[in-house]
Amino acid sequence: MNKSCIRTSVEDDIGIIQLFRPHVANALNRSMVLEVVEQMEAFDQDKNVRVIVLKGNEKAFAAGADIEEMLHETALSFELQDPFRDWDRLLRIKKPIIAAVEGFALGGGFELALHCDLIIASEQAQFGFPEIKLGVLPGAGGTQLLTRAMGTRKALEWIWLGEFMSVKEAHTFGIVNRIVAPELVVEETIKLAKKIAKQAPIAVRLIKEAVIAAEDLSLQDGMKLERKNFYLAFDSADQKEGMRAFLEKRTPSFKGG
Ligand code: CO8
Repeated sequence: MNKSCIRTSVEDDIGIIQLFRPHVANALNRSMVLEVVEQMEAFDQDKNVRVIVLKGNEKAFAAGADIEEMLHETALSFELQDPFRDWDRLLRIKKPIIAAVEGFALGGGFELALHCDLIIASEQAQFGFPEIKLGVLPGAGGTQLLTRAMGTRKALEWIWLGEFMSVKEAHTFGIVNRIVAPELVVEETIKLAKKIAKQAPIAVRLIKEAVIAAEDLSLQDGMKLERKNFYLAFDSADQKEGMRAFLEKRTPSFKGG
């Protein structure tokens, strides 16, 4: 399906969203972010989708927020628009989201990739927060998400200098899950998405909630949440199917219930 700034499709349980503003290296304007969020929410509710893939194009995943659109913003205009309300909705998506990053993932584009659960990137991908060169700073979570990934000193260095980070560096810090040849990025991402889509969907969802919460919770509260989710999994038909299939020495068929 075509909207104004994204392209979408569903193939074998995978919902695919392509950022589509190629004339501006997929710079993120307000409409594009809203379209992405609305589509993610639609896929989150769609029984035919188990995993979401977000991709750009060969040149760019996304080269940041649209600088032309931002030029005349003021503190008050931002306050009244509240653009980050849309970004906050991304944090509530329950299904796995995998970013396929080719080319540039900069500024808001890097932040969008960091909002995804996994990142598969091309050998030629480049990441960075060049906002400092525009006289500003990351605004969609970059200072927080990069610092969680690499620690204070490294994050300060990258964000102060605004230089581009190679995919190897991003991989070293656990930002990128896998590095693949440029022509294989989308194919490998879909392959990984299909592997996750074959797992029990309720367990996949409960795992996402527990693992992400581990960053914010005390160990004790995290253990409590894990235990609650562990119990919940036993209310699913997939738990019975998975355990029966093991005992009957056959491959389980998970239905997502
Ligand atoms: N915004 C608007 N237009 C852009 C952007 C952008 N972020 N990035 C590229 N473009 C446009 C270029 O102006 C150019 O347009 P035209 O053909 O009309 O001249 C076209 O895309 C292609 O770009 P280039 O000719 O520059 O291509 P190059 O291969 O030479 O360079 C780069 C590609 C390296 C990606 C380069 O374009 C670049 O440095 N872009 C800007 C990167 C940047 O500074 N990003 C950070 C933006 S600020 C931000 O993201 C803050 C996030 C806050 C959260 C969101 C809040 C709403």
